[in-house]
Amino acid sequence: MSKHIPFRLAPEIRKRVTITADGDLLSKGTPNKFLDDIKNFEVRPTDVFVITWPRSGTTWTQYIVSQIVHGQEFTDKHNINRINYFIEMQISTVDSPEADDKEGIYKMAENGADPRLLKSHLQMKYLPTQLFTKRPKVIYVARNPKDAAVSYYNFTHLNTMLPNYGDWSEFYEYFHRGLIPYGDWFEHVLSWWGMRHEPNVMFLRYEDMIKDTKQTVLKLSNFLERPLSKTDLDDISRRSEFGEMSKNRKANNDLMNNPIFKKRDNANLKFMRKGIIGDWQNYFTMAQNNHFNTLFSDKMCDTGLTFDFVHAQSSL
Ligand code: PPS
Repeated sequence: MSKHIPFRLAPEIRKRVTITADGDLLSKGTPNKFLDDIKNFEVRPTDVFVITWPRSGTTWTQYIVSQIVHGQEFTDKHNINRINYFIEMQISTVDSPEADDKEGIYKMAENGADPRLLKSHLQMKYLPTQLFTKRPKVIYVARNPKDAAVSYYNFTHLNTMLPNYGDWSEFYEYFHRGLIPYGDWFEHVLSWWGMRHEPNVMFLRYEDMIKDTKQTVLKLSNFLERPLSKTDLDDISRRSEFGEMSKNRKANNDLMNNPIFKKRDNANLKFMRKGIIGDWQNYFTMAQNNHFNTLFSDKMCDTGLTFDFVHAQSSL
């Protein structure tokens, strides 16, 4: 843990995370013993990866990609977590457990039919090395870090594989130091921003997806080389809007019998919570906001990557 000292993890948090040999934090659902297998995971050129820092629109993107690749009839029949392999997570975390549910989902993916759809939140250094030689399609989605952090904080109340943080301020102290599972937002996002010109990589921003979902669906279908009819483009865009997707038992984790989303008995906790830009304003104190703005400017100023922190039409 040397690289993160002097700020220390509280003992009850330390117990509820995986700490890698490098001192990085992962969800408890990814034990260290998976990491070598994941590094050596055999990637196929036909694979499609959706990679994100958590709570950045992963499931939304997966749902759009699944409909483009497999068609709406298929996605109506099959659970999103079954169509997409969350490679680093234990099998026990998806509904209907397998025989050996302590194995990683990457094991299930090994036998998956082409084209495989795969999800990961891992930092770049933990991803399969063949990702950079076999050159499958990689879609990276980034969300403004304030909203991603607020969504993540709320998610820790729901997800049994994540620690309990006392309150938002406690979470913020860990978040801005990169001391939460999957690590530092800046490092994560900038590692893929640096890859954005690779022809097999598409870099998306959550806020652009919100502002123009249809354009996002179109961009994804072009990137995936799967042209859509006008009707399919309209249908996929409509079905992927927050309101429609929230009602869908195959796409919304809140409506599934998913064993990891049962941490606290509180019906108000949701996987699909608000789906908006700017909710951070209900959480960040003025001091936290000033502090984070300085950090953001320092880390992002030379990168050319910007984010919308409020929705143009929002009343927030
Ligand atoms: S996870 O658990 O890390 O994979 O979560 P992830 O899927 O990346 O992100 C969850 C947040 O995405 C929001 N979401 C959506 N926003 C807009 N439109 C659609 N269709 C949609 N689907 C999911 C979801 O509500 C989470 O954000 P918050 O801010 O918590 O609502």
